[in-house]
Amino acid sequence: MHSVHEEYRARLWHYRLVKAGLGLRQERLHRGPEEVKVDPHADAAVNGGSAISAPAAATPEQNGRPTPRARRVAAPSGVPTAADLAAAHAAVEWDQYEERDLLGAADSLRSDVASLALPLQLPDVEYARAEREELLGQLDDYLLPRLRRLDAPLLAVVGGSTGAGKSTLVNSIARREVTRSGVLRPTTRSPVLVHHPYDSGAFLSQRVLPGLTRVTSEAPEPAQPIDVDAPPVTALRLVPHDGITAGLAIIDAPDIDSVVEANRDLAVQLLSAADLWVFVTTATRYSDNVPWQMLRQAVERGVAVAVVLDRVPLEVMQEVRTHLATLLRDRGLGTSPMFTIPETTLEDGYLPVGLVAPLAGWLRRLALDARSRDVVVRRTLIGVLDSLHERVRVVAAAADAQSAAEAHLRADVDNCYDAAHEELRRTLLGGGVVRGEVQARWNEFVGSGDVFRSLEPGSTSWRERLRTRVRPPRVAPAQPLLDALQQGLEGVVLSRLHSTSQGITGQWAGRTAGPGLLAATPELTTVPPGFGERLARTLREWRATLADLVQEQPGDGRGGAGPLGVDGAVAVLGVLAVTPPTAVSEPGSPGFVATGVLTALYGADVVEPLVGAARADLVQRAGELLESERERALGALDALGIRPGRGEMLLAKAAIVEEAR
Ligand SMILES: Nc1nc2c(ncn2[C@@H]2O[C@H](COP(=O)(O)OP(=O)(O)O)[C@@H](O)[C@H]2O)c(=O)[nH]1
Ligand SMILES: [Mg+2]
Repeated sequence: MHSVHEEYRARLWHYRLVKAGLGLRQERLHRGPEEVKVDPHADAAVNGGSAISAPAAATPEQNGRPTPRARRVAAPSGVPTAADLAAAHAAVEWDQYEERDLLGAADSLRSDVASLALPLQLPDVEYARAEREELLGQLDDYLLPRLRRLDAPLLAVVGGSTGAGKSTLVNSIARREVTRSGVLRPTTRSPVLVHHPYDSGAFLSQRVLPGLTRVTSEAPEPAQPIDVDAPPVTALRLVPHDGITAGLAIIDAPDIDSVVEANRDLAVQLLSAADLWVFVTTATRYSDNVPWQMLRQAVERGVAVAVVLDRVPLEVMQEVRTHLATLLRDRGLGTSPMFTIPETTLEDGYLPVGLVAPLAGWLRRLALDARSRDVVVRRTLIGVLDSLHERVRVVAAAADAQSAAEAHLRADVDNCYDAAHEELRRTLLGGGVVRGEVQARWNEFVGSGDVFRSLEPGSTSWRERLRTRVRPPRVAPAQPLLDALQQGLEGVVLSRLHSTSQGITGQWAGRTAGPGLLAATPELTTVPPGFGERLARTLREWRATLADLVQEQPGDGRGGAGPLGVDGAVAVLGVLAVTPPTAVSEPGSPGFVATGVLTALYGADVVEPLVGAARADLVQRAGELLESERERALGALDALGIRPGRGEMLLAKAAIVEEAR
């Protein structure tokens, strides 16, 4: 079997080879892995033989892994893919981290995970987003704070069902009412963290549980009535108390089955910050579902767990103990120490000293004995690191799926716009514009006035006649024709843009992530406000270019426009520019007449380049408009923040965290 660990190491090699191939640092290729040793016997001493829990998957030996640290994994063969190269490229930025440093690696992994975009609605994306949140939670709530201060006090979180006796237990360990117990639910509002005064500094800072503000008051909060809609708790009450051994802090967490959702969430958050979970349950509640769900999470995360079976009537003690031990073993918690506290009457609200002594003593030894404490911390640390694997893999796969899906969406946009350019050129220059309104205005333009009559067969050279006339010929105003031409061209460009948008919509509708993206960003595939204005301006600019062209022609002192005037000459040139060369030979057709007029004005040699320049300018300007729309659509995809190679990058960083471990 190819273990996850080996897979990661192989990936790390691959990543490094790619990196080396790009001329990046090579030295690490030959560096020997570091050894982090956990003394497997240390925990046995902690509780007279009862070991602290470690899930099966968290212990390398149990997985049949052949001492992975001592082995070199051969680099997989194959040429680096584009994703490899992207990851290696991103690795330049990563290079600034000191990779040997686990904290640096974890920190960098964290910022990558936090900045990862998973916006496309792909199958399983919800799951990946949830995994990403869990991953961030693991990093923020436990891994990073613990790595920042490996020597910080051990944090034991007391959790369990409502009324199990958690608060009473915490008070009994402290031998002081540090937290309020009672039947009025929920009585534990701001969670209480009891610690030795020496350790205040470790908890006053926001190192652990950065989302909770610190409240320091020694008196317990007054009991509060149930409010199911209570706002989330935002404070952590710190209670310094010298009845607690230095090096150990205990949190009395809200009930994991609280009727108040915010309290349940807080309980989960507190548990995720713990080095040690102290699970309190009772003879009547121990088979409840909720605690076992929590315990399953503990197993998944590899956190150290101790179980307290509280309030057990003596007559069922043996039976319940045995049953609970079986349940624990079946669920991978067979090595968790179990403490039993028989049902008793409380003395002043406290459990009798003798009954809490085994648990209190065990916790005290953990705090005092650096080696035992280290075992707990490292167990949980390594368990959390191990469970990062799967989450990073899920998130990385989702990142790759996002960038693959985005590449398809992007290609759809590109393909549609590529085709649109060709189509636009065809419809602009294909003669379709010189119909309807434009044709009617053209007829008016050439029909009135005497300029065009001279072009009829049998008449003397028009050019000649124009030259010899004293008075300029009558010319109908060109503006109506220019307006019609402008409108016709606007219509062509707009309808091309519409059908391109429709084309993209159609393509995207067939993509998994397409409909979601279309629904979320309808503006992406509709003509944007202001486009009509830009289009009109563009065509006016084209006309201005035509005006420059005709005026540059050698003429008779009135510019090159001749007797038609600039507007008239521009109108004739414009009409000819949008008439296909195949349609100029039919006598009387606009193309035929326009060719004749321009030939008469400028000479046969000039007409073709002049018309060519007018066409090229029109196609270019309209093309730029289309291009700006392509950019808009691609820009919207860019804005999703999906970058290629992120998955590979995450895996590579996770591999480095894994190795630094
Ligand atoms: N007789 C008896 N009552 C207990 C014991 N432990 C807790 N209680 C009572 O049970 C109720 C709930 O206990 P509490 O510690 O608030 O439970 P929590 O909800 O888990 O924090 C309180 O009224 C306690 O006084 C015990 O061992 N014996
Ligand atoms: Mg309580």
